[in-house]
Amino acid sequence: MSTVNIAIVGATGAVGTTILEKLLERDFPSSSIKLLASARSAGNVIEVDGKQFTVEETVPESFEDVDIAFFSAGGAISKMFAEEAVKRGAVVIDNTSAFRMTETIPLVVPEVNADALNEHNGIIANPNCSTIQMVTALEPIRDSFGLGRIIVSTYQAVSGAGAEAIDELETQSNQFLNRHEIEAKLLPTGAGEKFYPISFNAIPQIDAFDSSGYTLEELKMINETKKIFNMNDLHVSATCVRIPVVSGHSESVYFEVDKEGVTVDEIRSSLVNAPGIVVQDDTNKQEYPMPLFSEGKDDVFVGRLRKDPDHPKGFHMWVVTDNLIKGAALNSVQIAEALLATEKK
Ligand code: NAP
Ligand code: 3JN
Repeated sequence: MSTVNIAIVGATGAVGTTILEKLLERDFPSSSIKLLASARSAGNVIEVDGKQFTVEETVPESFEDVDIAFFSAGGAISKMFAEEAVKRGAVVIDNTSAFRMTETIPLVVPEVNADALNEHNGIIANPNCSTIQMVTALEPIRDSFGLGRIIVSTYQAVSGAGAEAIDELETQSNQFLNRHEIEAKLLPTGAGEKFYPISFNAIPQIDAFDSSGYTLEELKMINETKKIFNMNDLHVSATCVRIPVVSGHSESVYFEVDKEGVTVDEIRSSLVNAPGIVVQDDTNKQEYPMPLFSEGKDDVFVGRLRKDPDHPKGFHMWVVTDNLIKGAALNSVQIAEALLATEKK
């Protein structure tokens, strides 16, 4: 596979369009790129960098001669078509939660566990966006000092909930500023019974609630982190909150290291040259990461590093990335790049 035939399922969506942009921007060695979506968008033309692509309806035959298929059209579509694609010889990189916790399916963030790609059965899972940025930032720390506990609170942008949620924030912001009644139609979750305004608000619910009191988004962060780090005993808890930001998820991460006597400077040094990370941490200059300035960027930004006042092994940090880029599309494309590199060896 030196150059490959690619399909993107969900190509008209917030994640799918970003996958296409990243493939083109990174000069991914493709012979063809097929854009797939629902019958509703079949025939639509998408233009990126002066190149035009016509969208096709997703059917099992779409995957004939496809080498790598990126899926980002929701778990139900992945369950319906991923096996079909694999049967026809494709490797599937799945952006949904459909297969993430299946034991035999690798769940990969290349900076953390690229070696998990050595054993796959045709499907590779891309983690949830909030998990990706947290494990990318924690990996260099884990590698140098070990990890015992993580407590994370997220501040998640509306683009994580899809293209329609971006429209909803814009519409509601106009309604609020023009003193019109605010119409809430989508958030916190399309499957719920109640909807709340996201403009000028913060909603402490992302996805449905489980009987434990956690939301599914929080459980994804907890379970996926343990799987990626291959640490079943790691203590992880999460609170996920939607805020009125278009793109860029932010996280306040409390973590405890294993090693005694670790300093903030040592933690910072472990992060400075780590792949995919940019440290922005100078309180004297008011330098710290913010979602507005992460938009459109590939990196995971880390700042506000400090020691917990009471716990001898506890630290806090603030982690920000563009959720559609490293949180979804870029990580998927990096998985594909790592796969090609593995095959060349
Ligand atoms: P979105 O903007 O709402 O886009 C949904 C996409 O799915 C559209 O391209 C849509 O095509 C397509 N689709 C819907 N029904 C389909 C069908 N029956 N057959 C084929 N395609 C169909 O959503 P998004 O934000 O891009 O997210 C899409 C999925 O990606 C999510 O459901 C989630 O599973 C995953 N995701 C993952 C992360 C992550 O954390 N890694 C983040 C966000 C999303 P039409 O235009 O034809 O309707
Ligand atoms: O809300 C966010 O910020 C991230 C959303 C991710 C998402 C949205 C709908 C369905 C997912 C995901 O990737 O976990 C899924 C899903 O596939 O379950």
